[in-house]
Amino acid sequence: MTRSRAALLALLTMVALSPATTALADEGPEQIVNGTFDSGTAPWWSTGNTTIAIDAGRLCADIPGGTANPWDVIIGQNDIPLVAGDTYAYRFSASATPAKVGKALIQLPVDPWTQYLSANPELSVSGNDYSYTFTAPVSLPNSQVVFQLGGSAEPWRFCMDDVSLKGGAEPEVYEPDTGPRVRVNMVGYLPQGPKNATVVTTATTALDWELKNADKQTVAKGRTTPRGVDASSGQNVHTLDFGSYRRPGKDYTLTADGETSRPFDIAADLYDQLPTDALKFYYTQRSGIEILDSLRPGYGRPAGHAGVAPNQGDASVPCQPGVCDYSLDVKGGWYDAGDHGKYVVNGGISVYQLMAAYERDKAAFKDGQLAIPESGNGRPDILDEARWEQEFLLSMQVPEGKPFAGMAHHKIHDRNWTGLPLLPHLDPQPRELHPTSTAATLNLAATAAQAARLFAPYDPAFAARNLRAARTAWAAAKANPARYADPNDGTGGGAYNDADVSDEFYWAAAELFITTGEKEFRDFVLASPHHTGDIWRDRGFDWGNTAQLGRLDLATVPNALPDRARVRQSVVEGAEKYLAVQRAHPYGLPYNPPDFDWGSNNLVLNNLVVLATAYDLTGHEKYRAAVREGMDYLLGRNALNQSYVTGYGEVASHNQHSRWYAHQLDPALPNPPRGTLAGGPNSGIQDPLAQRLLKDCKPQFCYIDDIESWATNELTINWNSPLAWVSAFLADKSGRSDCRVRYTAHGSGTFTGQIVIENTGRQTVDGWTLRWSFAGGQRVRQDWGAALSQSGPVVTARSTGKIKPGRSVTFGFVATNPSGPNPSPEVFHLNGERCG
Ligand code: 9MR
Repeated sequence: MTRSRAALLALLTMVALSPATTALADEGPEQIVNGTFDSGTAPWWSTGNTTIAIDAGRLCADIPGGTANPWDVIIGQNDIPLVAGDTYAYRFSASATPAKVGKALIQLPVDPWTQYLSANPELSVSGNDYSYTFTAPVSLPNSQVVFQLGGSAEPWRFCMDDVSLKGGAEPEVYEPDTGPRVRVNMVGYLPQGPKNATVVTTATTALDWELKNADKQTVAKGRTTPRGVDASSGQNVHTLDFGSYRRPGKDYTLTADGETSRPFDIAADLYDQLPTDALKFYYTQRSGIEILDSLRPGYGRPAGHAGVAPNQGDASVPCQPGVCDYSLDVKGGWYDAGDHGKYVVNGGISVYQLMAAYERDKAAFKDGQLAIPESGNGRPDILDEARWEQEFLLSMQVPEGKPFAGMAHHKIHDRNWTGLPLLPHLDPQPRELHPTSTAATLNLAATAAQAARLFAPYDPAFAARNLRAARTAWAAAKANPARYADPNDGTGGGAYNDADVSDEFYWAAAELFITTGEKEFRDFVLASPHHTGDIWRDRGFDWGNTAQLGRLDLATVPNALPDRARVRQSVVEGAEKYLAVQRAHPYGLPYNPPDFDWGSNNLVLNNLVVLATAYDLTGHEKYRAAVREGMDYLLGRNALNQSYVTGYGEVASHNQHSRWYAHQLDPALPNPPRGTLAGGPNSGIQDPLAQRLLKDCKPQFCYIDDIESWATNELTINWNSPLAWVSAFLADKSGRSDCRVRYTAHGSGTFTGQIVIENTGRQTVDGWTLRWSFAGGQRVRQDWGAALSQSGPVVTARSTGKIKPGRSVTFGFVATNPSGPNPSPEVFHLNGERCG
């Protein structure tokens, strides 16, 4: 120990540090040997790439630059005994020149290196004192105290002193700062509502509430509704409904029980930017292409895994040893999450949801919307972004002539896990293809079939290539129906295992049927147990539960399924289920299992997708209101009083687990971009940080906005995709239309059609045109009741007649249908406005 340090320490103990660092009377004996370095460096050790030496009473080392992972340079001490259940105080002082974030661990000395304490001290040139407490979950005679100091491009100097570990400390209690007890959507509310808030209180009878505008004038008042103790948070809560107040404005607040909420807006354009931000996230997740700083200021970086050293590149990736004898060019695609892996099953649902958002409302997505390299090419940017991933999925298909030809490899990723931070182009790990799986193959079949129909107007060759790949994948999956990803194949990347692929079969068949109308796929859909079963699980759909994707598309995308009406009704039944969960929940959550899942925020959003689809199918306002209320939870009306979308709301997640948006570990790197969803509360708390701080958490509290919490705070492509879908729905202002159309057809080769237009609005329609598209190549031959003309698939019916409010007109035609299905048109525009 240095003299000055000893003097400083004496001073600090006199003035008393924060509670965690205060010496306690019953603190146990020192466990670290020679933590003051008074007797040289022993028994401290270091990795061979650095040398430890005493410098002015401290232990110092020159840390080499150019290593990839924190554990590439280590200084440590072995054989530290720990006693299960004992709480330890761990203290040291350290400095870095230049300043760096280091990693201080107390861990198991052998694989799997279980961490009992993991901290990221921000080391400065002048030096600081650090202190932490943790409770040992196990007893062992030989834990390891280590400082992981690798991962820096530049060399730097590290010094430390006064390393101490003592038992008998007070257990650390983590108290999240949850701010005011009145919980609102911090972004705001739409003028038309609904507008609900939740108050955390000990009161059991109704309380007064007041809504104040930015000038602190009370503009509305009411009484709360006591809701008892909420299981998801353990809190006694009330709800309040201020939906009758509709005036747009900024910085409203709600006051109840002596607490005032964070400010929020009431605005019609509340969600206008969110779909764009949620979608822009995909560009900075791209692999194999330079991210241009001009397009994403602050996020520019060289192309990842493009084959430039130290990257080994994705242009010619071999299989894991013994898995295959070829290499594939699997450049491109999106990195799945905070790691550098690329996985077909989470890529599949992500690209599906982007294409589904587009298919729901093609007019809402424009060329130039996302500021990506393809902007300006005449195609909607959302399709260009989806194509970036779809091309990668196609490249994962086993080539003809090879074993398992037509199947898709489950994933490609690093041979070993890497540390944080690590920009994609600096990853030196070998990349490997993992075995094929039926699930991945069916993801490819489904998304390729979907891409075939959506890209047809823009790039027929790409559409045709997708359809061929989809058919090949389907046949290969049928021939290999039970090749499951190995649950233990989780080194260097996630396992994404799933031993039930009947749902993936159903989804793929549904997409192939919608695109081709062919009998094989129709028969498969009709025979699948997922076609009629109750697939609306409480926990929502996700990468491992995909039957819902097929059912939603069969309900919403025109097709000639014989039981289509029942399919549409089944979505409404699913929505009713989620509506009931939401109504019973005092935080308005349409998701409420007793324990929250990994990525719960994404499951909340996927349940909102079902509610939104029910609105699209029925026009019933209650479903749209439910989607809006569900979003309130994600943007602040929750037990933690925080928004889970970066950049949205006064207090929002911004330290999501990522190797390149790793600002928390390296101030030179950015935070995740605006519009990034955090995975959210996860009762499983699988990472050491969450285990240390969130033990015994109630579901809503199982979350921490820290980059180390990979189980509660990661970001992924398959979590931002429902955010994009739902926010596009929320931003959609088309609302209820003023007309309704009923279409009926009789006959097959030559058929007659009849259309009834009902004026559901308040104005008389004086002269009209009705436009629709025939998806099956049908041609109008004769008409009655209106004059019909056809150009390609688009039919226009014209009349000079009037339709009074509440009245209908009927007209009809004779048409020919070339072959196979005779899909009914579903989208009609009356005088340019969409009919419901
Ligand atoms: O999102 C995945 C979640 O559903 C699983 O329960 C979890 C454990 O297998 O894995 C999650 O996916 C992670 C993947 O394994 C590795 N990359 C990051 C993913 C998100 O945390």
